Order: sequence, then C-alpha cells, then structure tokens
Amino acid sequence: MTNNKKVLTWLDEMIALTSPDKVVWIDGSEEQLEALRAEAVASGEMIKLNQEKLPGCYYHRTAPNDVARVEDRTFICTETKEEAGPNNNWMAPSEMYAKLNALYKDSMKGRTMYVIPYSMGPIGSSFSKIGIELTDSIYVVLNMAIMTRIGEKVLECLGEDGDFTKCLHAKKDVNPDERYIVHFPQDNTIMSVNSAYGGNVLLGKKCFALRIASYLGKKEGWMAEHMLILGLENPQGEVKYIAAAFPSACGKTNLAMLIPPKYLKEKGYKVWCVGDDIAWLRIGADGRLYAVNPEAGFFGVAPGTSEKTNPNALAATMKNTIFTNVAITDENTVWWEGLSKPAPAHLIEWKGGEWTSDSSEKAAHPNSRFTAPAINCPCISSEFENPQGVPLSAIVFGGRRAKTAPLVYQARDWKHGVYIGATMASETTAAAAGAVGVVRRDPMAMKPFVGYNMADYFGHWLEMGEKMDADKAPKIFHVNWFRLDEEGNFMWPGFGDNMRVLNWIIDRCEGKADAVETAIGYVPTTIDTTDLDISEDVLKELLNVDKEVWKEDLAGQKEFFAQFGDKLPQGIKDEMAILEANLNK
Ligand code: GTP
Ligand code: SPV
Ligand code: MN
Repeated sequence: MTNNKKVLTWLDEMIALTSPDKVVWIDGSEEQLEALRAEAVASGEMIKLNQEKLPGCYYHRTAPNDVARVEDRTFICTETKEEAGPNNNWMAPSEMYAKLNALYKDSMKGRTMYVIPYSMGPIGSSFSKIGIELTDSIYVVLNMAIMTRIGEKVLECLGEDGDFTKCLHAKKDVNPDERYIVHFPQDNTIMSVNSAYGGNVLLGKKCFALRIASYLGKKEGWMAEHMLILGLENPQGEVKYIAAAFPSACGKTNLAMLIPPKYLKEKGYKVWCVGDDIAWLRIGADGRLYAVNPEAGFFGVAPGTSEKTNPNALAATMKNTIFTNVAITDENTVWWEGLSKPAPAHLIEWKGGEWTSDSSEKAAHPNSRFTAPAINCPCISSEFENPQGVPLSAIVFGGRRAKTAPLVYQARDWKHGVYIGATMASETTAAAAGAVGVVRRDPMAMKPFVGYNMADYFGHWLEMGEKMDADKAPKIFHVNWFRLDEEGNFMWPGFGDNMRVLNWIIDRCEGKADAVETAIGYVPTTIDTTDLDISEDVLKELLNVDKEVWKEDLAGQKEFFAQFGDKLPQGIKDEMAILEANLNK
C-alpha cells in the first residue's frame, strides 16, 4: 500500500523479529473491518451484542490481570536518565531494546500481524501526526479504527518520504510480570508487550498523543495535554472555548458533554464537545492559543455514565461501539454500576461469571470502558474536524480533593496558573493499577504522561506563556467538584450543575464577574445557585480557603518539587515564595 522506504524497512525488521504467519494491511474500508469483526466473534475475542438495541456494538473482556494502565511498567527510554526525569521509569535504550527484542522474538508465530496506518488529528492538517501500529490483536485494530483516522488515505498523506511514529504491540499471553509499555522518544518509537488493555495498547492515545507528542511539542514549540476541549455557547449564540485537565477518571468526559441545568438550557446556554481526553495546543497566527483534539472517538469510563449524569455520552454508545469489561444483561445488552437503579436481577459480570443483584461484587469493572465514535455524540462541535483547532479563552485544572481546594479559583496570571497546574493533586482512581483514593501530586494531570523530565515540562509551560501577550493568553483556573462534607458526601452536585462554574469562568475572562483575592488566587464572591438546594453555609464552605490546610499543602508541594533539584525553573520557585508569603500574612 506504500512506497515509503522507511515504513517498508521497519516493517521487514519487525516481521523478522516477531515471525507472524500472515501480514494484513488495514486499508480502513468498512468491508475489511466487518470481516475482522466476524473473525473476532468466531474466535471468541469479541461478543456481538443485541443488534436491534445496540446496532454495530460488540463486547470484549480482558484478562482480569489486565484492566488498567500499568504505570510501574511504563518506561521512557531516553539516552540519559536525566532526560526522562524523576517522574518516569527509565532504562538505557540499548538495555531495554535487548530485553524487549527477546520478548518479541517469534511472538506472532501462528498469528496475524495487522499494519494500521493512523493519523492523530484530521488527516493532512499541519497540526496532525502520523503513526503506524503493528499489532496481533483484532480488538486493537477495531478500537484504533474508532479512536483514530486510519487506512490508505493516511499512507497517501505520509507519502514516499514522510516520518511516522513506529508502534509495535504484541499481546503474547498477557503475563503481568513481563508486561512493558516503552517509549523511545529519540527514536520516535513505542513498544508494548503482554497487555490487551486500552491505554497500554491503543498506542495512538496516551503513548503517542501524550508521551511522544509532549516530547515533540517541547522540541517544536507546542504542547500535548491531558485535556478535554469544550465550546460554551451563550444565549447570543457566541461560543467560547475552554480546555480542562483533570486526572484519569476525574470528570473530563462528563464535563466535555455537559447538559446545562434546566433554567440555563431554557435561556439558550449549550455545551459543544470538541474532545474529551487529549488536546494539542499551538499558538496561532493571531497570537491566541488554539486546541485540536487529535482523537476521533471516546474511550470513556462506563461506570457512573447514565441518562441523568451524561446522556450525551450514553447516546454516543448506542451504535458502532465496543464495550470492554462491563456486564452483559439477559437481553444481550450492557450494564454497569450507575446506569440504572435497581440493578438487573441477573447479569454476566465482567469476568464472565454469573451475577445476581444480591452479590457484593461489582458487575462491571470500575475501569470498564466504551469505545464510541465521536460523531455519535449529539453535542459534537461543528469545529471537531477543524484542522486549525479552536481558540481557547480559559484553561482549567482540577482534581479529586476531599478537602483543601475550593470549588473554583482563578490564577493571577499565566505564571501563577502554571504553578497551580504544577501543584495539582488528586486522589487516585481505578484508571491505573494500584491503590485507589490516595492523594498524589499530578501536575497538569500529566504525571503518568510527560515523555521527558517534568522540570523541563514546567519550563516549557512558562515559555509558552512568555510567547503570548497577556490579553491573548487563556486565563487559568482550578476547580474541584469532589469536596466532601463531614459525613463523606459530595458537597457540590456536579455534572450538569458544573455549568454554573463554567459561566463564572467565562464571565471572569470577559471581566464581568466579581471575585475576592485570597492567598491562592481569585475566588468567586458567589456562584449562581438558582433552583439548587444548596444553603449559603454550604456554598461558603465550598468557596472557603483555609490557610492552615493550605500551609500543610504547601509543605507537600515543596517535598514534591525537591525531587527536581536544580532543574526546577525559577518561575516555579518565584510562585512558591509568593504563596508562602501570602499564607503567612
Ligand atoms: P479518563 O477517561 O480516565 O481520562 O477519565 P475522565 O476524566 O474522562 O473521567 P469521567 O468523565 O469518565 O468521570 C469519571 C468518574 O467521575 C465517573 O464515575 C463520573 O461519574 C465521576 N464524575 C464526573 N464528573 C463528576 C462530578 O461533577 N461530580 C462527581 N461527584 N462525580 C463526577
Ligand atoms: C486514562 O486513564 O486517562 C484514560 C484511559 O483516558 S486510557 O486510555 O487507559 O489511558
Ligand atoms: Mn484520560
């Protein structure tokens, strides 16, 4: 399908290494994908769901040891350890290649290798980047066909001499002790072995569009971020764009597809989804910051998604969607915790066993997912395919904080905003293997995704700000939907009601809303609570900045930054000193 020598030479090498019985080029045609679906159903790799209720929908179950990203087995293999930084696992490239080559040797014997040419971003846009993934999993092919733009037209765009990111995936026997997700940024190469779970194997997503792309962005003067992108339309029909970085399973998909509360909807407010997980940001010719969603689909968390919390996401999953590790109903449709109440009396749970509603086990895995085409989403933005992206008015950081962070606050300027992003923290979730609910520092929600030394990443953020005039740069905010009361209940209703906070954010960008300056930044004097059952006291508590609690947090921030030693940028040190002085005033 191509004359590109770099592609053909690399492919020959990978065939010699893995020894597949057969090599199949993915051309992107519906006929080929349909044949692969049939093959996956015949082999048991996928289950065809009820085609009347869920047309074009399939089900896949991963091994129980293979249900989330594995951060302790994810490596950034730069020439030196310092380039990868204290935030990444590192091994010398030569040592890692030797280890991996032994694991890949003959790994595709008796199997088929699929060659997937794919584009992150609209094909041919100057924003976009091309990758080629070699995999022995049909599940990966079918997911990549939803999550990225694939096939022959990508190769045409690559041409005879174009460069691409080399991605090799072998499923092997999903042995967790020999599972590796490895990036060689200097070779533009990704290698994944012994997994079949999304974030570990859909190599266009976190591996390319964040880890490799963040490295390229630093080199080339742009940014790859773990951010949703949304357009907020006001009753006059004007649309303002916001990008928001929250850690995994902390509400990006939900916010990106938000439906405003009834009275705001009636006034004419609307939210349009441009992206739900990844944003590539560049400064445009007019000096503003533009965002493109490099993906073509949503790999969303299923549990908690319902007609009430996120009807747009639910609607997006009603056709041509792949469900992974959710539960199956007696009607051969899908179910997960939070979808409906009460739970069905009987289900097949995510591991394949019988489940009844008196079971104490979860029917769907907490990190079970849907892979849905973006075009299925009822609120998909008309700018979704815009090759130049959308201009950002605001950037929002956020996390799960039971205490400490107020509902919303605004940075004084870009530099302060970078500090707020760099000191983000959140309680861990099921999206990554390991303990859940532990507070960890997760700068810009990129802790697991920065493909180089995070101190340099902070420096890159500061430099990007210096390239923009203050009146053109997006304003920076921080939100926390997850504050808990004494009994452990969420104090803020969240979901659609987050629109109230977005409105304050946009009003601030336009100089139309009031705020008080506190030690940590500007906090609203009030938030619109029309029709909400929320007392003045609770709202006050939600917006409260407790200096004593923040002093403790500052100690944690200092401890976190200490690991970067001399590399920590001066801008971060300046902001730390300002915060300390403010807290001691
Ligand atoms: P990744 O795909 O892992 O990057 O996750 P995400 O950031 O897109 O998170 P998502 O929107 O899928 O939400 C994850 C979980 O948070 C779900 O269980 C949601 O129900 C819950 N959630 C999302 N928004 C809110 C909110 O405003 N309030 C509360 N309390 N929970 C929320
Ligand atoms: C996340 O964990 O942030 C996800 C899912 O969006 S994964 O593709 O597994 O990374
Ligand atoms: Mn994510």
